[in-house]
Parts: sequence; C-alpha cells; structure tokens
Amino acid sequence: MKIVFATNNAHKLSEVSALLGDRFELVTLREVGITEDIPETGATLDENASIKARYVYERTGLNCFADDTGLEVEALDGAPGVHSARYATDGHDFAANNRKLLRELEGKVNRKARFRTVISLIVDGIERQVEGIVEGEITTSESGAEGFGYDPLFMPEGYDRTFAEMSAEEKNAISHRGRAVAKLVEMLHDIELE
Ligand code: ITT
Repeated sequence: MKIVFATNNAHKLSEVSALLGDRFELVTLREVGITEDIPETGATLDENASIKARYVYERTGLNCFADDTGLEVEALDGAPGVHSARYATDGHDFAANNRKLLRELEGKVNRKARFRTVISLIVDGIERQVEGIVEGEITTSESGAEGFGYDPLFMPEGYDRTFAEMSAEEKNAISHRGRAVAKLVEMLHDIELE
C-alpha cells in the first residue's frame, strides 16, 4: 500500500520509514507537490494530527497519515505540549527550545515528563487515530548527539541514558512514536484484511 506521511520533519520521516517496513511505501509531501507548511491551528495534539492528515487528503485524495507530538512536563502543567515546536521561538529552533526548558525547570525537584504522539490515519476517506506515550524525566543538562528536538534532555523511565544517547533502533523500540507506529501498522493490516 502506498501512503503519504504528512510531515516536513526529516527526522520523523526516517524514524517512521524504519518502523513501517517494506509492506508500505511511504510517499513524502514533496512527492505529492505539497511544499508549504501545513498550518497547525489546533489546541490539542489530536486536533493538529487530524488537521495535517485532512489537509493532505483533501488536496490529493491519497491515503495518508500525520503525526503530532508534544513533550508534556508535569511541573509545567503539561507545557510545552502542543507548542513543543515553537516553545522558545517562532521557528523549529531545537537548541533554543532545550535552553528554555532547562531554564523553566531550574530548581524544580519534579522533572517528570512524557512524550505523546498522536497519529491520524485516513484511508478511503475514513479517519482513525492512535496514540503512543513514553514516560521519563528531563535531565539537568544535555547529553548525546543522536535523534532530534528534546532528545538530549529526555531520559526514558528505566534507562540511564537520554534518547540522544541511543541508536535510532533503541529509541524506536521504546519511544512514543515507535509505540504509535506499531498501532498504526496493526490498524493498516486490519484495514487490508477488511
Ligand atoms: P511536522 O508537523 O511537519 O510533522 P514538526 O517538527 O512541526 O513536524 P510536531 O509539531 O509534531 O512536528 O513536533 C513538535 C516538536 O516536538 C518538534 O519540532 C520537536 O521539537 C519535538 N519532538 C517531536 N518528536 C520528538 C522526538 O521523537 N524526540 C524529541 N523531540 C521531538
């Protein structure tokens, strides 16, 4: 099955293509002629995942899915959450976002956080959503050079390394996105059998 992944984030694309395997051929936004940024105007991850997937389906009529992800920090009442991409600045400035997160958590004992990914899938006009969560905590300084975004500051529960200190395979095996994509694959198999 050919399926469009509605993302402009190259890191997400490589993580998800490693997870999906050969049964599904991932098509990029560029390949279907969508080069503009899809406006993310929703108030929740669920809404934004839906907005991105619908944007692509309405323009192309092709089966597609979108991922919206947020880092939810307990001591910050769930921030940056849906605003994770533009936490510190208007753009996707990972380094500035990480600096701001460390600043906001200065002196805080509770550093519990979780990554949450919502995937919206549209096949033959029918939309379905799945979610993946990983619990962990925010470290007091950055470690590691793998991954992207908040990975150098996020240590998943039960590990003593950040996501940025793990290989792509290790991160994918336990991450929010890995878990959401596992459910996506299950859903796609079920749909194929219908
Ligand atoms: P698309 O909307 O084009 O898919 P995006 O980067 O805007 O790409 P999101 O809105 O879902 O994607 O992501 C919000 C931000 O959360 C993202 O820019 C990163 O800073 C961060 N993020 C998402 N997934 C992450 C991950 O697996 N590890 C670390 N940070 C992540």
